[in-house]
Amino acid sequence: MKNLIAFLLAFVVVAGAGVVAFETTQGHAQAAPSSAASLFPSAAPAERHIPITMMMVGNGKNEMHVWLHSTVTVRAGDKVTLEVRNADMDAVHGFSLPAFGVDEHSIQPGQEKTLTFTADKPGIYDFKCAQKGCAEDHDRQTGQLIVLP
Ligand SMILES: [Cu+2]
Repeated sequence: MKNLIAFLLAFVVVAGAGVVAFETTQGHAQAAPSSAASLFPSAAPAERHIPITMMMVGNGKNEMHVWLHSTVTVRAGDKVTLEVRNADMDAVHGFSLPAFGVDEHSIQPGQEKTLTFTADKPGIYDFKCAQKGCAEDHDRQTGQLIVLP
């Protein structure tokens, strides 16, 4: 019986929170946000440590190299530390994020480099491998940094 009461209490609390969240969303929608800034609540700038790993997947003709994760999201003003690791044991890769002056040409197999910058401008920015000739798919070793306003 105690368990039943506890379950019902928990249900009421969760359902109530759901109603509040729904009403908040409705109210926000009625405000007709006209810019991305109003869609995402602002937050104080933070220090973010984000691991990104270069992976080789598949084999033979199906071999390809990918960044994991290939999409990274931060907020404007964040101090970002990328921990870029090369998990491809067959080749040297690099990491370049030109919009923020990040350019590391050589990350040896198994090595990790720490790259720091401040995400001081909202937008969507490409990053890529900076070691030309690392593999046939070098030009497709790309990803995106999303800086929310
Ligand atoms: Cu590469």
